[in-house]
Amino acid sequence: MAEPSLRERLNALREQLHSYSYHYYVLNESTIPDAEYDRLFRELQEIEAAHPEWQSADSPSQRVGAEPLAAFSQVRHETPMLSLDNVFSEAELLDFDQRIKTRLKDSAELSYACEPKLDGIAVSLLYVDGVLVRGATRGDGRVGEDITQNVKTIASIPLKLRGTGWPEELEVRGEIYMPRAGFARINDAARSSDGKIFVNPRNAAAGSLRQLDSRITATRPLEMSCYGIALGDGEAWFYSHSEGLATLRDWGFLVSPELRVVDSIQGCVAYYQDLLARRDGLAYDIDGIVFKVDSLALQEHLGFVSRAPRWAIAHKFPAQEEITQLRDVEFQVGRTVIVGLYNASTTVYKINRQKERVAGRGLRRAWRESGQFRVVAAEVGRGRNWLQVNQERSPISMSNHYWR
Ligand code: 5U1
Repeated sequence: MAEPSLRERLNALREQLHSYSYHYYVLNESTIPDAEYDRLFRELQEIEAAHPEWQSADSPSQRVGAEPLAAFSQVRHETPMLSLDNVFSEAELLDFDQRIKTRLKDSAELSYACEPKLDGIAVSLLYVDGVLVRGATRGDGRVGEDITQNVKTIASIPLKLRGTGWPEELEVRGEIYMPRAGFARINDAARSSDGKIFVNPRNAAAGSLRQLDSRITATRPLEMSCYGIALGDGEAWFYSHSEGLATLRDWGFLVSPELRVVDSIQGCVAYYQDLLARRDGLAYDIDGIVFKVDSLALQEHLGFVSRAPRWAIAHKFPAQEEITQLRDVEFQVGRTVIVGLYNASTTVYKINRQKERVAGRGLRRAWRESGQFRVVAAEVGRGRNWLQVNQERSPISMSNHYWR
């Protein structure tokens, strides 16, 4: 048999690497040792470096990121990215079901698709002829930001669709999130290198996607779970939402393994209870459940009100972020200065969703008073999240006592 040409070898490598990462990141199956994957990846990069004219937008080498952008450009969503109405109790959920039955003038039980509501960032992906050409944030629902280079670095997002039967133009929507284990890993690394500490996984996912340098995004453990199709061609080619999601799975997308279809609102109530009980054991943060009328014909009939569909609802979980009493704070400011805490009993501070104390690493503002330092605020992470250590807001001079 003749030796494959270099071009053929390149194509074979791309196919192999796409397939390995699909099995690993979407199906959670390891089909090849990491070292072998790395070897094949390097071989691919070497061929592409020697033949830049063979580079392609859907090559696995695109996962490593690209040159930094000066700014994100804007993207108009042809089909607006909607938001969801919320309910907070079972009674409100039953009212939602009743409203739909009244509107449909039919009291027959409805089938609902049930999915976890991931606490992440809503994103749209556009595929043309099966190749990922654009990723965009939701923005205000009509105009978002172009984050194509960043989404290409996320291994569970196909650069090229698998299988067959996809339309010429396909827009897929879902949530980009950071699994809890990845969040703990990057925060641990940041603690030991004095880097940026994120308050929660959502914050970390948002910060990672907002990078103008996609090579940084590439180092962040992000995933995307897909929950919808915006029908680019204007034609519905499925009869139900769940059928659409099953097809997205065939085309290589990650769809929640928790997706279920139930045949009545009572099934939704049971699903909510089940996932609420398992919430802490999941690999990612969720803040509720989304219920959607499964039939696309009924969805169409029900339509929208304002910016939310009448056929879907988010049943939110009780909040996990709480305000609590500060019991103790440890500060280390240089070698010789000890910071005394003033009036600790009146203080409050924020804990994160994992009920960990989000300890302030950097003391931001303090001043000396009667031989003591009075602590006004210490940083939790950086930026907006301030740990208030004292309720007094008296003006202070920061010039002499300001540490980073
Ligand atoms: N799981 C899930 N999350 N989520 C968020 N499904 C889902 N659907 C959404 C949103 C905003 O919107 C569609 C109902 C339009």
